[in-house]
Amino acid sequence: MALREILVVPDPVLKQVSKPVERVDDDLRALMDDMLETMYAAPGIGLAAVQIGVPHRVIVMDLAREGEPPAPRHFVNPEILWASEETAPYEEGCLSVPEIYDEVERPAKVKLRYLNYQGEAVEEEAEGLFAVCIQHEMDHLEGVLFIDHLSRLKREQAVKKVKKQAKAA
Ligand code: K1U
Ligand code: ZN
Repeated sequence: MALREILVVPDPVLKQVSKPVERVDDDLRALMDDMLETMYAAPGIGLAAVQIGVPHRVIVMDLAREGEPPAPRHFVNPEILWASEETAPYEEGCLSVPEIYDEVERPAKVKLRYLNYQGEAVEEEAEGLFAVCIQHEMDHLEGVLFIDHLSRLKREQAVKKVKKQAKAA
């Protein structure tokens, strides 16, 4: 396993639309292992492959709370089959937009289809933080960041702040 560098705004790779994965094999599982290691080290609760410069439709996540055993999850070629009309706000963050948090409103529940670590097809409903996180990560697969859901002013301020942090580091 290896730690990978997480790309930050305004890296143009983050705006790419990720390509579908053709098969879940050992190479893909090695990528997902690296993604989880990188996500845990950040630390974060989710990560899309494009955030480490690999524009393929792959997401990892772990929503276990502090004190709970790790619960790593893998989503390959995820699709949203249904989204509720009801929406819910959540104060989101993103490892590619460090130290910026803002409220985004998204469907409160979604039904998903994806391939798991073994390449098996799974259908599942998500609500709460799982629904927020999977929608945030699936936005990454389309080249969309949570700040794209904010006003232009807030988005520009966020990118300016991240650029300033990078210069100071
Ligand atoms: O960059 C990412 O896509 C990961 C992002 C996921 C996310 C967080 C909140 C709402 C939607 C999606 C993060 O993990 S940001 C860091 C974070 O939320 C966190 C870090 C440590 C402990 C708990 C949360
Ligand atoms: Zn993100």
